Amino acid sequence: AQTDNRALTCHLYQWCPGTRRTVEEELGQPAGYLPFSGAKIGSFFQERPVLKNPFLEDALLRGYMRRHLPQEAASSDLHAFGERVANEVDVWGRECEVNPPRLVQFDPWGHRVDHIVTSPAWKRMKDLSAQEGLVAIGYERSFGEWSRVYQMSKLYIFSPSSGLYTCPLAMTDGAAKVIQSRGVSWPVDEAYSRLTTRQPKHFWTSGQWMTERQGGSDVGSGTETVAVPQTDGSYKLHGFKWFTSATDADMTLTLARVQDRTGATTAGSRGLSLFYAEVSRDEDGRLTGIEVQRLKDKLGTRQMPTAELLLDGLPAHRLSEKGRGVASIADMLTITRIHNSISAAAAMRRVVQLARDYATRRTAFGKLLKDHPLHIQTLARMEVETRGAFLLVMDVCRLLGREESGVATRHDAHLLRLLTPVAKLYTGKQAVAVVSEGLESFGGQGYIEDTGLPGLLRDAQVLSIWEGTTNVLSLDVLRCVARSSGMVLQAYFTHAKSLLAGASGVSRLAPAVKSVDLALSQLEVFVQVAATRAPGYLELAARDLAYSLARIYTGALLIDHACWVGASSPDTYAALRWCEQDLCPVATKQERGCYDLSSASHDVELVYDRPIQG
Ligand code: UCC
Repeated sequence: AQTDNRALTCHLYQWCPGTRRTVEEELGQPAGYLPFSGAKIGSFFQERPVLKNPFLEDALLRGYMRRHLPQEAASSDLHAFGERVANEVDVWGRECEVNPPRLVQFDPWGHRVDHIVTSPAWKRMKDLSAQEGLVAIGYERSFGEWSRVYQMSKLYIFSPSSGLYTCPLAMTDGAAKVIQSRGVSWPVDEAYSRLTTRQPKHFWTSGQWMTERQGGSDVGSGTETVAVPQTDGSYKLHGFKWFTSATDADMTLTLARVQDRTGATTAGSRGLSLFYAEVSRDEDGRLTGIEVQRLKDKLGTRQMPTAELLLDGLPAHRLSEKGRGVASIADMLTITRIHNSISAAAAMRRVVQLARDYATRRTAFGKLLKDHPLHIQTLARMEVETRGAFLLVMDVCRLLGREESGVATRHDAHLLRLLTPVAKLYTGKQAVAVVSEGLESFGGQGYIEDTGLPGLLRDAQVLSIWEGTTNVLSLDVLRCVARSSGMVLQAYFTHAKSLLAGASGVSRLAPAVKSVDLALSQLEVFVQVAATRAPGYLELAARDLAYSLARIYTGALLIDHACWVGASSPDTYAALRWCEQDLCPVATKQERGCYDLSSASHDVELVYDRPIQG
């Protein structure tokens, strides 16, 4: 009774001189009782948001699996893994954040050791990743063309609790893919078996050392690392890698320029080759051919060691033909970009799950947050974004699975090439917006470090930066359109229209179908007009074009999913809401003259706040 009274007092404590009795008097407390005095801190404590099984809590994921991969083995594994994530792994993820890696460069006697010391939780993540087959599933292909969807669903459940272990897994998967595409043979046959094993003791992770001091986007001109041929056919690498993620990896793929007999190299992309190197130590414990200069001090992803590395004679093997480095590492970029998109959708899903739970526990203005329509409207908008991102990314995984199991048509291959950068760039941006909104739904607590919530936002911010920024990927979209002579767009239009066709007689979806249909026509007109303009026109339109491709295709996917026989009314509602936005911003902005050459000069004038000369 005493506790109840105090709780009530906390809520009601007030003093209205001359008009009312004090709350203590009302509650029969002794006069002068103060609930926040004498080391008493009051008795109200807000309940925290609770992470429940992320598989069971995700109606869309469960529906998607029932529709496409109804095998009991897959859903029971996802169910069990979801339990493990909520009850065991999430705590490790937090531990990785509060116990970040550190670099020990020297031993007590002054010898260089360059040890990256990681937390026990980070090491447990490695073992767990092998046991759960988080990379292996993609290569075992037990579920045929749906194996990638299954693998990525597990990663989607895992990602926000993984302490960023999804980063080394992305690169590990990417390296396995490159090796598999090029043929599993010496010197990478053992590496391949280690990257794709389920045995924790055997399991290796891989790095992807691409970024140098001159930049990580323009790899062709920014790479200074040279490869010096050895008499046995191997190479030694000398260079400086400026941003190497998950640097505790066991091996890496990297780019370098092969020196000829005179020591000369070829400039630009045409001079780059792809190399495989193992990270090993000599008998004195020194890293062979590597010095770790320092760990990066990053905004987020602090759980994961990212380092600057001096390569000083790192033994390596060339995997690609000379000068085919960029094209050969492209498979890795495809895989890491898909992982990136999965992490983006997963970050959105996680913040929505937590915010939704919190809304059932937090009272403000006399009722729970869940009973405030405006609050629920905000969560519903986040949910629509999350659903769209999920379906877009999963469709890319579906296409990847088809390609890898040999059932992809040319049309599928074109779609995969186009949608990989589109999904990565769009979901990366969505994740930052949705996670930021999500933090706000916890009020000030969303800004408090040890709730674990701010880390979600910090980690989301990287998703639009690494593996190709939004603009670099928008240009990649243009490049793949040009290189395929427009075939990727043809595949896009054909497939989007076929998704809509299934909804033609579904009246409840009619407004959404109409919007996507109209947007597709606008996009077709845009493409025709843009093809007649100077190249600068398309470059200015690139970002809006990529956004249009993402929004329209996602709208079609939401509609398609809402037509499935097992679909729910929220599936329909989500499709309708998604399609209310401007689905084709590139057409809207084209009409306003945003890509005319005069716009470019006005942009300069505005950014630098100075009149155009002459
Ligand atoms: O490394 C980083 C951090 C590591 C952390 C990893 C964790 C990620 C996951 C996390 C999940 C939680 S950050 C480094 C990021 N850097 C990049 O992603 C590079 C961004 N820049 C680009 O993507 C550029 O577009 C470049 C570098 C590819 C452009 O170089 P080039 O040389 O100008 O490229 P080209 O000329 O366009 O293409 C050369 C060849 C062509 O093949 P061929 O010669 O046969 O026609 C292209 O078709 O490469 C092919 N190619 C591609 N193929 C280029 N890009 C692609 C692609 N995306 N897919 C397929």
